[in-house]
Amino acid sequence: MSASSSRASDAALFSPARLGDIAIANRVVMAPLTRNRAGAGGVPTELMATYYAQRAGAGLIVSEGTQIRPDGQGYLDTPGIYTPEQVAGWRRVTDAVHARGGRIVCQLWHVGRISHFSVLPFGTFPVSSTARRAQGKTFTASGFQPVSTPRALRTDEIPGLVDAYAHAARCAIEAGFDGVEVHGANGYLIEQFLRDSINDRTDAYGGTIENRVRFLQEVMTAVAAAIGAGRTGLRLSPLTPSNEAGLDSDPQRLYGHAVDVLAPLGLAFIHVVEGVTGGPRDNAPFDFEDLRRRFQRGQPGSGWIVNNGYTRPMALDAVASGRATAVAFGRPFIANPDLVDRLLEDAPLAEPQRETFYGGGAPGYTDYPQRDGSLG
Ligand code: 8OZ
Repeated sequence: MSASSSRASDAALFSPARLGDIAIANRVVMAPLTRNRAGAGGVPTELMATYYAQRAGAGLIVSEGTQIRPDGQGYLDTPGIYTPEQVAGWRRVTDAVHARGGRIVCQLWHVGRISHFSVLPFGTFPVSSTARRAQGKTFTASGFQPVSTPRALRTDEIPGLVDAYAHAARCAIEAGFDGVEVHGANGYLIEQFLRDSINDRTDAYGGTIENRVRFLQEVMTAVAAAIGAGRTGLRLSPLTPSNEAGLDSDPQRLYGHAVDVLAPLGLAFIHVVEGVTGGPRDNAPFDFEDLRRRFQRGQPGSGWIVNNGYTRPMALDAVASGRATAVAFGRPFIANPDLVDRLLEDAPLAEPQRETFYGGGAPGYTDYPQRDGSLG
């Protein structure tokens, strides 16, 4: 062991903890990573079970974004969690992870307007808070394509959408997941409601901060009621402009209010992306500590997971200082299935190949070796 990893305070990153009702063996979380390798009908494959099992040393795995219903899909070959076949496919994944002592939650995803007709059931439009199209692109069978124009959800359609999140959460528990993480980040449906840079509604789900947070609040309340708040987490990215989300005019007040209304639910965790997802950590001023204190006030069992560009020293410090319950790593987990052991030993990290991030088979997916050269 190196001198730095033998400091007593450094042991915190590798010590057990709880995120609500979910007991984790260490504080290193595998962040959700879209890999576009699901089978027909959004059914997880045996290869996906191998990939996740190889990474079961993480204290917690957050699955790749997984659509909650057909119109929640935005990209080719992403998995779903709403049909019996998808539940059976995920069961292979969760069994394989649990057999190695790991924990895994399902990331519940609805892309909203970041979608393309070709990945949706025939005749289905993408839905959003708005009818305005984003300028971005999505990944389809014919490569990257501009996203399709969405249809603004009618107010009377929103309860059905909230129910779809609860249904997907029940399916996730049936599939053997330890809980769920609602995807409230990166410009997808929930952010399309949260931000005044996108949401142009005039009903009870648009306008004031209270109104724009309402959809998120209803989703989290319904999911927590369906499977238990202690198994329900949420991912937020207050400063990420991706997928043409722009930035809200007052992110501190918007996300402060969101956390204030969610804290009393006693959720398992909030997983927060600091800065731009996968990019700079300092694109705009923001007091993340204020958010954490507000979320954990009176709810010491609720975990706070931080993410985005963490190095080993940053992660050691975040947990040792109490600023985070756990630290999530995304890209490092692609090429380092045994990332926790490498962090523990301060061993060198392998670099992932970008060309195999999205789609394909085993190459660049299940063939990154462990430290000893084995495939785990
Ligand atoms: C990369 C490619 C496609 C989707 C996200 C689910 O940004 C994603 C995603 C990432 O949250």
